[in-house]
Amino acid sequence: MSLDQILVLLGGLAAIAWVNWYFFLAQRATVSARLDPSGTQQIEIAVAGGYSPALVRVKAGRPVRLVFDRRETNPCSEELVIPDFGIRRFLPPNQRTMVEFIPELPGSHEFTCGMGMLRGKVVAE
Ligand SMILES: [Cu+2]
Repeated sequence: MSLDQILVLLGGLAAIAWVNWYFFLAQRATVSARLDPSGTQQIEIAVAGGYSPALVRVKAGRPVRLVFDRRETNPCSEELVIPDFGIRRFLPPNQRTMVEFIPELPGSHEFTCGMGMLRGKVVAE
């Protein structure tokens, strides 16, 4: 193997490591929703190149309100999909959009952009 080939190989490995870190480890900070007086669990999620927080803990059997604060115009994030609750919603740029559902049972529910590139998860327990 020539030096060039080794450098290309190392560069490729570094890129793979970064992609894995970016998609699986970064933005994985878990945040628990807080209860408002009506008993709804509300949490705000910033949308800018990803979801932050991307992992939200809620209590099963109580209404959940996710407030998506989209801070970009990148078309990748313009659509929000939560398949488990049949939700598909347009998120206008630089606005907040509320989405509500009730996770009746403990379990984990993914939310993604329309293309499935940006990912987050609501864990009901
Ligand atoms: Cu996308």
